[in-house]
Amino acid sequence: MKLFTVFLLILIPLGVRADLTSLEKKNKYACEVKKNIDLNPFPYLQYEGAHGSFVDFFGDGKLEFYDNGRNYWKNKGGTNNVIYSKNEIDQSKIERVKMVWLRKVAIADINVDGKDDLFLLGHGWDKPPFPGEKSMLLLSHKGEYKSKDPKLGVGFWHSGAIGDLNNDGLPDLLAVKGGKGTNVFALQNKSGQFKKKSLQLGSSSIGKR
Ligand SMILES: [Ca+2]
Ligand SMILES: [Ca+2]
Repeated sequence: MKLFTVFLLILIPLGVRADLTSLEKKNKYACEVKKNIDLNPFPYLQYEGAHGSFVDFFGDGKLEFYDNGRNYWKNKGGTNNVIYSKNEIDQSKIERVKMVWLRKVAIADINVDGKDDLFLLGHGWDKPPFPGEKSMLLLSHKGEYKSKDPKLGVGFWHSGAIGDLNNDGLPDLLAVKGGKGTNVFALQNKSGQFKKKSLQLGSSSIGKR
C-alpha cells in the first residue's frame, strides 16, 4: 500500500507537467528563444533603451520578438520594425512603422480575428521641448500586418494596455503618460474605429498628494 502511494505521488506531478496551459507553452517557447544567443534581444534592450515584446505574428503558434525606436538619441526621425524570428516569416508582409522611442508594446487580438495585434506606445525625444509621438497599431489583415492610427493624438506615452473596458467583446485601448497628466482611453466600435476619452489617473511622484 505504501509503495502504491509513493508511485502515485511520483506520477501526479509528471501528469501536471505534461498538461501545459497555452500561456505556459508560450512562456516556455519565449525562454527557448531567449536562450538562443543569435536571437537574444535583451542585451540590445539594455543598452539602447527600447522596450519590445514577444508576439505571435501570423498566428502559427511560434513567437517572434518585436522591437522599434532603437538608439533614439541618434535615429533622426525614428527606426522601422525590428523583428527577431526563430522560424522563417515573411517580414515584407508587416508594414513598416516608424518610432523614435518605443516605450511599450501591448499585445492582444485587437481586431478579433484570432491573430495577435500590436499597440505601440512611444514618447519620442526625451529632451525639451519633449515633442511626444503618436501611438500606433499594427493589425493582422488578410495574412499581412497593416498599421493604423488609433487617433489618440501625439503624447509623451510611457505605457498602456488593451482590455475590454465596456464589456462589449471588443478590445479597447488605454494610453498612459509619465507623471501627472491626462491619460487616454479609447473604446473600439464595431467598425474598428476608436473613440477617445480622457482620464485622470493617479498622480506624479513629485506632485502634491
Ligand atoms: Ca488580430
Ligand atoms: Ca470594448
